[in-house]
Amino acid sequence: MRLSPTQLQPLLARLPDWQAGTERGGVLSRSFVFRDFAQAMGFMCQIAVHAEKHDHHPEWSNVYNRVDVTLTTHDADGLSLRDIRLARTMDQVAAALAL
Ligand code: H2B
Repeated sequence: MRLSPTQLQPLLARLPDWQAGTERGGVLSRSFVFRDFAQAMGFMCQIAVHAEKHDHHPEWSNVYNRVDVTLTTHDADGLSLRDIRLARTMDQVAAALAL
């Protein structure tokens, strides 16, 4: 279910490293910069397993040590709680890799 601006506000406040955009009804974006390519791949592999388990997948690209991520929920035409949860998981996994 798509989150309203009122619902989003407190949730986004807890995701300070993410940028909200208005395209496609609402997106969340963040760039992660890792030590090197191996660490970026470690991050992507961990998130890929999580994403598959939850049937909610990031749009992302990688260049060497950088991973650019965009989250949105196509079914909801915007941002849903699933995007918020995935953003939090990404923050936690990146932090655990001592980003
Ligand atoms: N991931 C994301 N980010 N948004 C979706 O709406 C979505 C998804 N839908 N992963 C899922 C898969 C859907 O296409 C399948 C059929 O369950």
